[in-house]
Amino acid sequence: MVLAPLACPEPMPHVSQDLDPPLVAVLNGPNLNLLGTRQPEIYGAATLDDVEALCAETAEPLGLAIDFRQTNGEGELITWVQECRGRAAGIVINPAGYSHTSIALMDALRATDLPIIEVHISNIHRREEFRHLSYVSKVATGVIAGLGIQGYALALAAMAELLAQEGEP
Ligand code: CA2
Repeated sequence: MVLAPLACPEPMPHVSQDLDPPLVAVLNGPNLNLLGTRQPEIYGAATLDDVEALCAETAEPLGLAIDFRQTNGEGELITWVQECRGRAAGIVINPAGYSHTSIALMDALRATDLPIIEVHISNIHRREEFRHLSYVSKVATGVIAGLGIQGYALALAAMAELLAQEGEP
C-alpha cells in the first residue's frame, strides 16, 4: 500500500525572526488582572495596566515590539502560546497559578521552540511549598522571581540579549 504524503508535515518555519522589530509576547495568567487591588504586601501596588506600561516603555529602546495579554483561562493561554510559533521571536510569561499545575501549558511552551523567560512578581521559593514547583521552569530559558514588576523589565532586557545572540554567526 502507498501512503499519501501528509498535507502539512511541518509547521511554518520561524518567519518571526525576520520581523523588525522582533515581537515578544508578554503573557499573563489567571488573577493577574487583580494586581494592585489586594495583597500589596506580596505583589505590590502596581496594577496590570502599570505592568503593561512598564513593558512598553522598556521594550521600545530595546528595539522590541510587544504583545501584552492576560487571561484567566488555561485553554486560552495555551492557544496564545501555540500562536506564538511563527509569529513571535520570544515569550515572556507569568503563568501565575498555572505555573504549579499545568503540564499542558509546559508542553505548549516546549513545542514553540522559542526562547522563554518566566517571571514571578513574588519569590515563589520563599512562599508555600506548593508554589516551589513550576512546570514552566522546566522548559523556560530563564526564570526571574521576587523582584516585583521590575522582573518584567529585566526579562525583556534579557530577551533582547538572547535574540541578538541568535542573530550572531
Ligand atoms: O508571584 C507571581 O507573579 C505569581 O505568579 C502570582 C500568582 C501566584 O499564583 C504564583 O504562585 C506567583 C498569583 C497571581 C494573582 O495575583 C493577585 C494579585 C492581587 C490580588 C489577587 C491575586
